[in-house]
Amino acid sequence: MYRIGPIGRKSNFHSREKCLIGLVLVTLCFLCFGGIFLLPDNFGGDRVLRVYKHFQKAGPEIFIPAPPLAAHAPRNEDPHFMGDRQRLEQKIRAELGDILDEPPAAQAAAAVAAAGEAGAFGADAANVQAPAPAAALDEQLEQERAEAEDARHVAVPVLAAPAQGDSGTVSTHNNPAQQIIQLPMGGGGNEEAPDTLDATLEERRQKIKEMMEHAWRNYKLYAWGKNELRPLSQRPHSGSIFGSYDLGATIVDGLDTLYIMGLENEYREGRDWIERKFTLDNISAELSVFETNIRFVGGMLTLYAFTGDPLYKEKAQHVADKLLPAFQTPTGIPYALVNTKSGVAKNYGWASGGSSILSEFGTLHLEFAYLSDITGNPLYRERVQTIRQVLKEIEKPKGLYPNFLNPKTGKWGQLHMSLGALGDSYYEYLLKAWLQSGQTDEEAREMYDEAMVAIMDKMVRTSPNGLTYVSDLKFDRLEHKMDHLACFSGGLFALGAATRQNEHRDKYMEVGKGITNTCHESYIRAPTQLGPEAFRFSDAVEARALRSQEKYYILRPETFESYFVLWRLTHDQKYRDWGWEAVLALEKHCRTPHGYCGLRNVYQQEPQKDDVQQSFFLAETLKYLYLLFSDDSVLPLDEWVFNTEAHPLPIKGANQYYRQAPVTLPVSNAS
Ligand code: DMJ
Repeated sequence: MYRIGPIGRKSNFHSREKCLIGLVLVTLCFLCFGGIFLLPDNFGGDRVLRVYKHFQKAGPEIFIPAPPLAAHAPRNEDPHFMGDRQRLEQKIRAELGDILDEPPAAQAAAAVAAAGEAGAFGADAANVQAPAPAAALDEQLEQERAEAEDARHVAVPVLAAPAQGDSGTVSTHNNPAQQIIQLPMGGGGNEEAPDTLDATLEERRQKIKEMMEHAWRNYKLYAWGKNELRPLSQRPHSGSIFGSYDLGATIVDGLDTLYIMGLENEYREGRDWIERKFTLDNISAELSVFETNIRFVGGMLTLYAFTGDPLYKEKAQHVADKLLPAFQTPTGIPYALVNTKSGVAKNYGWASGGSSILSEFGTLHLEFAYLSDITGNPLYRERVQTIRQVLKEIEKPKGLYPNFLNPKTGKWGQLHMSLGALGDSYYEYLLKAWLQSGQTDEEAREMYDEAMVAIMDKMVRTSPNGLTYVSDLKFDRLEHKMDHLACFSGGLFALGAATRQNEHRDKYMEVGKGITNTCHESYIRAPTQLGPEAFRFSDAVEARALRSQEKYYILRPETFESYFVLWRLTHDQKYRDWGWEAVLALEKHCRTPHGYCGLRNVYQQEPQKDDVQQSFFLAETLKYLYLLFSDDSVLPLDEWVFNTEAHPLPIKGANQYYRQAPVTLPVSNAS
């Protein structure tokens, strides 16, 4: 007997055959099920984690074309997808315990709730409020937020075991031989100092701390372990300087700021990530030697100085070792880029016929010298001393250092000089190497003095209306333009003046104040009250950008760095006032519900945002602003010297956190 099938054809199968087909289908289903849910187990937990991460990464792109918030905010998630995700997550958690690096859902939800509060302080409320949660969820989030707040007030040891004493001394298992001193979390300032007790200052510090929490929380929610955050699209961002690998740049760069602000829970999250995840092994990334040094080596070194935690020393050395192949050139002047796996190094194609860049190879000294001292391995210092010798001996046109030097021939490239892009931090490191050495590195100080005499003579100018600025110099022609980057030099001139009694002292202090004032003018001449990337001086304009590609602001710190240094050296209230103006402008124009963005044009009333929260915003911008409102006893300038990414390094002989290794190995054994 035949039955009519669904499409009207007679079935040709007998019941035995049907049974067989049924069995085959069941077996096929079982195999598919096993393939999806069981096979990854056979490859170990790491495989499961990778599969999970691929799904996490691809999920929003493949399944949810709507804005990526859906991928992160539980309330917007498809309930079916959420159920699958939860099951998979439970499975992975059961398998791998707590090694998942994504912040737990509860934390994420609490963070979203807390983000809602953030706008209360001067920011555009419409811009900063998170969407109103449903009442029940609200209650739950509020409870979680309160618990998180309580937890913040519980003293959590910075290292695994030790308890912290008042002096910042940590005793390890009561064994004096193992005592590690730590800078107290919060920066270790004098708690009785008038600045510490001043209510307005405290309110301002708290505000800047809240900005840091906002930046960190959103990075954690949307880009954890990646390099930077895109606040508008709530996705990770990675500039080419990070070699397109997930190196947690914001974590490493921002961690010492969290420490200084006393954000202990956040600090611990970052430290844990570094311990479990940070490595340059087995990846083939083409890294910028300069950026990797100032952000990663510099960041780790500061954390080591603060805590004495050997993790950071190991990681600093690990990163520096990956950079060493770049130094294998006929002159010892390193290339700009190095591949972490192959060690192949090269320069940028655009840099004056294969040249290395002054501000890059000249901004390694502080980190490499300190790394030698704490590891006892002289190799790193040797490398930067070689660079120093080349620069000392080479003929300098008009006493100045051009921005380009060929690492093969040892000859200058184009004769362009600048205290802004391509030159800037080389000069900074001459002065600071002398300071870092406890003022014993006379060679650095002499080179700094000579360079500054030439810069004063050939590049520092005053506008018709009395604004002091540093021009660029191209061959013999002055370009009356100053980069935002060069605004750090206000602080540099002042720091040089304050630390050395010589005939230029008063003049340099005036120039430092003048440059800082000019940078402030570049800010307040823009409707946003934030300064452009570069500004010009002519008969028609002063301290204003003219070209469209000069009008952006990418959360840069240099002007605030100078406010901070000038405040510490003069105690002139105006620097704090200017810093506060900047905080309000950042809140008004750069803050978004999910982090901070740069602006495309500071001269527009409502400028478009650039969708990047730079790691240096956490490392430098917020740190300098916070310190501007802190007492002088928090990281005093006679004990700490800031690297060019604002990572404070201890001054030898003046700072108990210098942590010099007891023995220095001879070069032959060390290399
Ligand atoms: C930072 O990475 C460093 O300050 C560097 O020296 C110059 N540029 C950025 C911030 O603007």
